Amino acid sequence: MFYLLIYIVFITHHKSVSCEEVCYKDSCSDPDVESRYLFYDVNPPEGFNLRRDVYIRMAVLMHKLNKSRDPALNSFKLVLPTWSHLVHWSYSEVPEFLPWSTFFDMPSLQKFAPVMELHEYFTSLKRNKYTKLLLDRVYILQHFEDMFETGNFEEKWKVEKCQKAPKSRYFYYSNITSNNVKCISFHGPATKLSEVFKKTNARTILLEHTEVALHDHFGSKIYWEARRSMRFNFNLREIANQFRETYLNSNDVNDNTFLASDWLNDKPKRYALGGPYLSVHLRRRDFVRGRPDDTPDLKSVAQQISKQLENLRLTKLFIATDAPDSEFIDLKSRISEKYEVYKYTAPHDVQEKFHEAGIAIIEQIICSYARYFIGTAESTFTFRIQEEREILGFPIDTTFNVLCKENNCKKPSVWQIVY
Ligand SMILES: Nc1nc2c(ncn2[C@@H]2O[C@H](COP(=O)(O)OP(=O)(O)OP(=O)(O)O)[C@@H](O)[C@H]2O)c(=O)[nH]1
Ligand SMILES: *[C@@H]1O[C@H](CO)[C@@H](O)[C@H](O)[C@H]1NC(C)=O
Ligand SMILES: *[C@@H]1O[C@H](CO)[C@@H](O)[C@H](O)[C@H]1NC(C)=O
Repeated sequence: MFYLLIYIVFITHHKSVSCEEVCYKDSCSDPDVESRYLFYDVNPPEGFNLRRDVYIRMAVLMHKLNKSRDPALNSFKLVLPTWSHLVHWSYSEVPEFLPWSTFFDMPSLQKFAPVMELHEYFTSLKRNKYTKLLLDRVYILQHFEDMFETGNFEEKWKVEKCQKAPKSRYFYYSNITSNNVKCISFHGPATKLSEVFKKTNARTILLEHTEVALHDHFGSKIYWEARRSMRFNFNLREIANQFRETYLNSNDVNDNTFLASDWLNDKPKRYALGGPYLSVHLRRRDFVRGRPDDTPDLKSVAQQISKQLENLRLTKLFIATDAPDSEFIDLKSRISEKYEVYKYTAPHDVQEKFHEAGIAIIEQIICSYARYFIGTAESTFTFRIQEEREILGFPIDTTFNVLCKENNCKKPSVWQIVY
């Protein structure tokens, strides 16, 4: 009996030693030895709504890996990067590390793909008293240098020289490092990354510049499942609903905008009516400077809005915008006083808790429930509202509309929901 015990101890000990050889020191004694962890990050200047799009690419990858029969692939969990240092966020307090649950409903995300928060990963390590996270492997994705010149867009990847010097800290944390950083020139869908994961035993992998990897099939059934799983945090939805009820005479009963409590039970529909208001997403700031050929001036915006209010016989208008107050006041003064113009102003506690991204989400939700929506061409902020309206089941012509620059009225792409 005693011998047997020693024997077992020896075997388990031996196992952990051999593990060290392949998967490096830190993660070997990780509590969940069966799992592999995929961390990812996105090009720092990218905004909140593009990051949501990159998440979908990763979630689809994880969803497919989870179904794989290969134990080296189906044991992956995706560790979500905290929200911090977003370029569009103007507040300059101590940088915050906001978890995904601030903005999204984690159980909903987890019904589509095995994902977890970074702080949950940290907690699991802390049981072993780690103070530093040494990642087994960092892969920095980059485009093939000659791809655009040669026009060769075949799907491929290759470990190559780094085009830019690698960083030494990740996610702005000083306690996440790695001794093993490689650059991969990559062209193809995110699921092609599984080929990379097959070639390594690394258990903790960080991908940088994940936006380089593309969608598998943008707009497919699986894309929309991932998208539907991105339900917003309950509190944000409640704040938006309150606003609809109080100012816009809008609620799900009157508007025909009920969703199943679980997104898996969502059904195809086209009968959403929406609240009795017109909603507009007016993207200004860098769009005014960066896209002068597509961005109408405020006089033209006011004309387009007024015309649509008249067509629709609506009296209420909700505007979501990143415009400075002075521009908003200017715009409002150009709209007839017979219309009620609303904008969401966050009280201090909402601002403290949900920050700029949360306030923007509240505005996005309010836009989503309107009888008719007009967005800004080529803004990912607008795309996310259009998707939300597809999920809610609005008729297509109430959703895919954008503000036009005179004589340059491009029709937006229509990406219809698929079940
Ligand atoms: N509150 C509020 N903020 C907005 C609005 N439009 C843009 N913003 C802010 O501007 C940021 C940039 O827009 P995002 O759409 O997230 O950035 P992006 O992913 O680069 O997308 P676009 O630049 O819009 O294509 C958002 O994250 C918001 O902080 C709006 O209507 N309301
Ligand atoms: C991943 O696979 C496991 C085992 O098959 C399953 O129990 C789990 O529900 C899956 N997770 C997701 C989010 O699909
Ligand atoms: C790394 O630092 C962050 C922020 O200070 C902390 O929350 C986290 O627990 C640390 N991680 C580890 C593994 O100690």
